[in-house]
Amino acid sequence: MSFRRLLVAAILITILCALPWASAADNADGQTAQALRRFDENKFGMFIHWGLYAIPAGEWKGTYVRGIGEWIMNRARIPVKEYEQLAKQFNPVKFKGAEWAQLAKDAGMRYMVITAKHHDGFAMYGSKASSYNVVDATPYGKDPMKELSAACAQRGVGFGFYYSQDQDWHEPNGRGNTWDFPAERKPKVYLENKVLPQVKELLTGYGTLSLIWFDTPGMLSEEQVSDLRRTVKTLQPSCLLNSRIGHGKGDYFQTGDNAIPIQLYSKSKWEVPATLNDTWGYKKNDQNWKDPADLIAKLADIASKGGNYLLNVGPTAEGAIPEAAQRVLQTIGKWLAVNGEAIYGTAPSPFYFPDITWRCTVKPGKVFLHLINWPGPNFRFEGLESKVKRAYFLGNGKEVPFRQEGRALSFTLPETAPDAYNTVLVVEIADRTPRVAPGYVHNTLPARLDLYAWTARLRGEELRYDRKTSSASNFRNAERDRNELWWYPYGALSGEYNVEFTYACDDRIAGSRFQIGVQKGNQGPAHVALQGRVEGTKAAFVTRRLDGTLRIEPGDQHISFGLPDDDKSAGIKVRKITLTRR
Ligand code: FHN
Repeated sequence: MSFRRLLVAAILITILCALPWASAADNADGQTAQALRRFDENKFGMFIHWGLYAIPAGEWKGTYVRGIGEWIMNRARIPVKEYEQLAKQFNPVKFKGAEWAQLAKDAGMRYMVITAKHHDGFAMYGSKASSYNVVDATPYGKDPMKELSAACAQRGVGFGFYYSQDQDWHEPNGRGNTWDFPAERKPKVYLENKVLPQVKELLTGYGTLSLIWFDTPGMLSEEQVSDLRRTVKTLQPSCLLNSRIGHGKGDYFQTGDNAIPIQLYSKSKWEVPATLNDTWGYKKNDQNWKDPADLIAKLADIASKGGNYLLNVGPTAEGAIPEAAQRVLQTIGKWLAVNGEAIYGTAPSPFYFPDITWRCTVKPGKVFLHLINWPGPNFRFEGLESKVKRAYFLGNGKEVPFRQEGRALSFTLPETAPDAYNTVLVVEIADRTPRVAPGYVHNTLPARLDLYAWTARLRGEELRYDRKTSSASNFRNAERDRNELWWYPYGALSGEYNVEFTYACDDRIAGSRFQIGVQKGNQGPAHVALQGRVEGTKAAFVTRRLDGTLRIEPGDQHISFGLPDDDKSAGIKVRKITLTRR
């Protein structure tokens, strides 16, 4: 090619790159990286599941419907024509965007994600692409998302939309509704007629979006998901996408619902979506609110492992966030107002977690030890090689006496915790980043590791966790719903293990079979299952070795504990399982 032609080509490329669409695409990577940094610093967000399902609130035609509230249409196989009628009753007169945004702010939540459209297909904003929306189909007749997005912007709370891009039970070509639409799907038709136009509306009508939170991928092809991603990034290059967009096209990783990795997860930035009770969408009977102490400890746990916590509220059909939920969030906010330095903008723990006494976050020159289960007056912390200059409580500034001998630090603490939820012990060190002794680093797990019930997802409506005994109980089973403990290794534990099991059981209820299994996916049988019989322990905690080997493969999703057949021993108290590498 002649020099003249080269010059012309170079000028053309420069002009093309300067065009708005070209620059949006070019800038997307840089802006995404910047947005991810902000997202990482924020650590704590509010999830809101709000839709027509808040009207039946877990009950259909007088019958209680098990499971998460926003799935009622699916679980009760409600025909579209019947479910659509709910829209005529939807009139959230109590809704005030400013109050919701202020609650998020007071709770220390730095971003908000709300359902623009859940699997039921109903748009909770004014959509031109589908008349099945809150403005056109309800007596309310207004767009609550305008008010909410503006209220968040005013308070500096990031704002994003949840959008169900794959399941849509209202559409013949959306996924999921087999009771009205048994015929084969045409995903392209659904994508082009509903998803892409609606996503464009969301990106152009509500200011700057921090993220779009897609969910339950499955039907859309890789090419279709790429279209979706391109649509978002062209309109708002800094808008983040979660991994549930599918086909590996997200900007950050979503764990399973209520699923916290058992140790640090550092392959990418991640977020745990979690419920405040046992449902996302409002259910009138669900009063199983999580204890603020537990939630504050979970926030520290997640930050220590490198993640964000996206905690859900399910407002009523009238537009009120349940008072119990508000109280819990205010409590977390008060703790954060004092201890936020140990959460926001921190780096995760460089140490692995031997038990559930402490968690750890880090800032330059500081190690924050979150004492989530009070260790009593003598607390020994091992593995730090950096010289400690000073130690004090973040909450009250009081100095904490300590001795440092080699890799061991011995602290003298009060008998009882100064903070009822999580006392943060600040350890100031001579190094900018802590030096960690070999054998204590997060990625070199010991040969023997305890998986506590506290680190597991409690799966099922009846399961309960007791903080005093650090154990879970009430392993009832109903229909297709099992009450089980699920631990998520996320690639950390591949190998073969002997298993011990620490539990307590009253002799009168002993007898059921139990099973510890390893599963590839959310459903389906375990590929390894160790079984045993629940023996009576006169209600004292004992540790028993199980026969057999537990094999964990890199792609395994979770390790489970449950009673497969009956509920005779439902009251068994499970504290932990211990894995010893073979
Ligand atoms: O099916 C949904 C469910 O209703 C809820 O929205 C959660 C939130 O993470 N996501 C799906 C299940 O994982």
